[in-house]
Amino acid sequence: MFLLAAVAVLSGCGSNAAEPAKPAGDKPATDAGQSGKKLVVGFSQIGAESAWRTANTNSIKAEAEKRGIELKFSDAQQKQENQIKAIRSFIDQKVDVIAFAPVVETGWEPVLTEAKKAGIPVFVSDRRPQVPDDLYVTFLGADFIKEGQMAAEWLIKKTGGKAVIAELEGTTGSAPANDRKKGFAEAIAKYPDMKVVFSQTGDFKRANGKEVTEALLKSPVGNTINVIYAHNDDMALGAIQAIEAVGKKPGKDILVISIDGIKDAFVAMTEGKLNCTTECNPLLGPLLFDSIEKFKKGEKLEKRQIVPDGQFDETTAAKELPNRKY
Ligand code: GYE
Repeated sequence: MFLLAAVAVLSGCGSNAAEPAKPAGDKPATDAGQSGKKLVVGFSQIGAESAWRTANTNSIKAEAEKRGIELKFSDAQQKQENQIKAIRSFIDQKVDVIAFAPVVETGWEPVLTEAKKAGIPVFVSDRRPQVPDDLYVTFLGADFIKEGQMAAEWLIKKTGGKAVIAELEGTTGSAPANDRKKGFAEAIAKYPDMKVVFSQTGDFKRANGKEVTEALLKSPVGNTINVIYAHNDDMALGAIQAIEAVGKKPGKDILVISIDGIKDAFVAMTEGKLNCTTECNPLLGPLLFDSIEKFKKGEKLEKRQIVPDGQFDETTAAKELPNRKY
């Protein structure tokens, strides 16, 4: 034990020549692990439903690797029951920390209570679960209500407060679907000539966004709409394909606005097919592992760490496109 600590201290002083040989089988010391032991984090991810999610997964995996943290990663394929199983298995494996992005808001109390009883701290990333505060250390992610408001405010300005809107919702019961709907609805409520006449889930997926829009455009209400508000870029990109398939011009005949800020959305904006995206940053790996490491050192964390949003539209997309990281 003493030797391990000495290695950690000496290797941190910057003098390579004086560095003693490490004992056989020694694992690299990390700031996060106590007494030089590698920190083990179990992460239950929602799935791979969107480009946002893929960027989020890559950020978490890359950051764990960079810090020498052992990551046990589990993909739930958008099923809550799979996430609950993964969290139970992390508890059985006695990981040091559990982190997860809850697919829906409700139904987490029993399994998080089990984690608490086992003495394993829980970190929540991206989406909020409806549980008492004492069941997790901190929640880091964006303010989805504000994102819905920002999308609405852009549209109000663009249309002068007059629009017939179809809404493509995210995964039913998820925090971003609930909040992006709420924020948008509240912001347009003051405008009697702005109406959402159609609202259906596309599960945050491109293929579903396309399918739902195809069906919509064949229905009588489909002829009345002049705006599509999608809860994420992937569904908006699917909707754009469906609009083009009926010979209409996305971005002109039907305005299309969405949330996330993925690279493909910027490409669509430069082509004039998507009008606006409100950015939701998926690169949460650094903040997540900073938080875990701070907690391990005994530092106090805010219960709610808000990741700020941005907004881009047809007028700013081309300049920003080369800077996009996801
Ligand atoms: O907007 C969507 C993804 O929870 C913020 O999930 C995230 C959302 C994101 O599938 O693309």
